[in-house]
Amino acid sequence: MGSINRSGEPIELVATFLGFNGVGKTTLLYNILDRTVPDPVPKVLPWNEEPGPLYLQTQTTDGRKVHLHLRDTYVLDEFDRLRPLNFPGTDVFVLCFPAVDRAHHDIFEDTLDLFWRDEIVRCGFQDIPVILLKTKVDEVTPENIKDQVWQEAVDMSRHRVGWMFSLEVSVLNRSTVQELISRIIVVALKHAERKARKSKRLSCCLL
Ligand SMILES: Nc1nc2c(ncn2[C@@H]2O[C@H](COP(=O)(O)OP(=O)(O)OP(=O)(O)O)[C@@H](O)[C@H]2O)c(=O)[nH]1
Ligand SMILES: [Mg+2]
Repeated sequence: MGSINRSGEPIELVATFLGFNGVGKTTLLYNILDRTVPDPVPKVLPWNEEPGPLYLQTQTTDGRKVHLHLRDTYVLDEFDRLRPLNFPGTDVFVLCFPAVDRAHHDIFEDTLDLFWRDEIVRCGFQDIPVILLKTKVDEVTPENIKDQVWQEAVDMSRHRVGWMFSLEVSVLNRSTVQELISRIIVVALKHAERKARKSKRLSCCLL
């Protein structure tokens, strides 16, 4: 995907959402698409079902039309080998983790690096930008302070691995969702433009 053209046709961009079970990926994708909070939440947004990928129709700050295609994934042992089949065509990965995480709080960096970084690199997608996304920030309270993922840990991981940004979101706060959409488009667009320049150079060389 990541198709760029100057003819007034929409620019097609793909954001693939990653993260462990229950971090809020599917809820967030529904929220981005139609601003609802589904109840109950389906396991996965049906991006690969007919009539095709789901996308948000929007525009860049300079007025170019964008179709932002959203791909949901999930973690289940028997699907671990299948998940990367969703990766081709991705312009940006959005790697989600919850703001309050009792299970992974102490091993936050390891789970990001050893699991997700490893999967992205092993499958050959290390050139795709990654946005680290802290989800469910509305759940942060003074009482659960020991289970919160610290921004310092996020930044250390981000710098070490070279991941681009970290953002925070809650589906209960529309402005955080809107900020996320804008950031995804900026990052994905840069990647798609880079890719388009590269393939133009390649076709010039071949000629
Ligand atoms: N408080 C709060 N709850 C949220 C938010 N986003 C999602 N949730 C809740 O978190 C739970 C898990 O959300 P899902 O969207 O199913 O998470 P997922 O990452 O798709 O999970 P899997 O499909 O199992 O991988 C649900 O009960 C949601 O209602 C949020 O921003 N704030
Ligand atoms: Mg889901």
